[in-house]
Amino acid sequence: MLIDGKWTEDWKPVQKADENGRFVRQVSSFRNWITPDGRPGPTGEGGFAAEAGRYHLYVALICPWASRTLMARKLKGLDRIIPVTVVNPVLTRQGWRFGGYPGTGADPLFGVDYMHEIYTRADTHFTGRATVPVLWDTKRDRMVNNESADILRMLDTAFEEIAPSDYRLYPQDLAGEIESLNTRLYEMLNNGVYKAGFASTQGAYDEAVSGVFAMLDELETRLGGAYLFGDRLTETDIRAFVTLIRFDAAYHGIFKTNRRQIADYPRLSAYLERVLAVPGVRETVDLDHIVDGYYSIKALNPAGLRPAGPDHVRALLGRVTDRVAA
Ligand SMILES: N[C@@H](CCC(=O)N[C@@H](CS)C(=O)NCC(=O)O)C(=O)O
Repeated sequence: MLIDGKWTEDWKPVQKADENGRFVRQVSSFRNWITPDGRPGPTGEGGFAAEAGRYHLYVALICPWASRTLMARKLKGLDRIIPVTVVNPVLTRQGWRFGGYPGTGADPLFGVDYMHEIYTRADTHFTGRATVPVLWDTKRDRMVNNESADILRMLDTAFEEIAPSDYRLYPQDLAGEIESLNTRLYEMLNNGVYKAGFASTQGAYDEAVSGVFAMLDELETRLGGAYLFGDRLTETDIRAFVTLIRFDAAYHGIFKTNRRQIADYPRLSAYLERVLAVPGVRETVDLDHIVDGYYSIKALNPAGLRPAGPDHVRALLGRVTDRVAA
């Protein structure tokens, strides 16, 4: 991580643990918002008005949080307005690196090698982990925001005049219900899988795994309609999808969340396929990035062996690719 703007130690997957061995995720620190006219958003400062081509998004395709923002960008039709750079899925001793893997590229803005160099450009004294996603303002040379939950929400409204969209990912009439399901989904499932994977005590692992499967069971029961809130796709579907699509391929194995797979849940499986087939979503999923990325975490897979499967996830992705192309 960076301490006072200097890369000081080799990258380690466990960010922080509490006294009971529970994994603790770092709180994001750049919290400004792009708004239609540059007025300040709910947090941070103003001065970040919506403009085509002004902002740049850095993501990792292995990363569920970054993939949330990629999905929103696609669904909201912002791919021509907000260019994106994908980092190498294999974390190095200096964290995320640019280039050197299919589907990734050099840093187009500064030509740097590592993501942490973008952070020190934003704040020469930055202390913390250099995480993705990052939304960068090329006009003011500033980091706008590095919290996917915020980015997801600003992409829903900020560019409405430049690029009108049929999707409303955070409709006001569902705001309360979305917030409350988001919170539980995050604790139990999105971050729950990481808490299981990086637990350093049996108790912390047991607690995390029971939360993961309680939430999967709940979602299976809840899913009567097409999406989590009926026939409208919302940001909560994006938040659920990014974890579900990684579950059988990565979390079930490397994070030991292996009581069941998504393939064992009929409604969740159908839901996963339905969301994957929504135009734009399939392009945000790259199984090689996901598998190579998670299985490169040396602390969990010291020999770096690459798993052969799971065949059913590859088949699912192939099926949906064919359907989207047809
Ligand atoms: N709160 C952040 C979390 C982002 C995050 O933890 N990203 C991970 C990848 S999945 C990361 O960049 N980790 C690098 C590191 O911890 O050094 C968000 O949701 O945007």
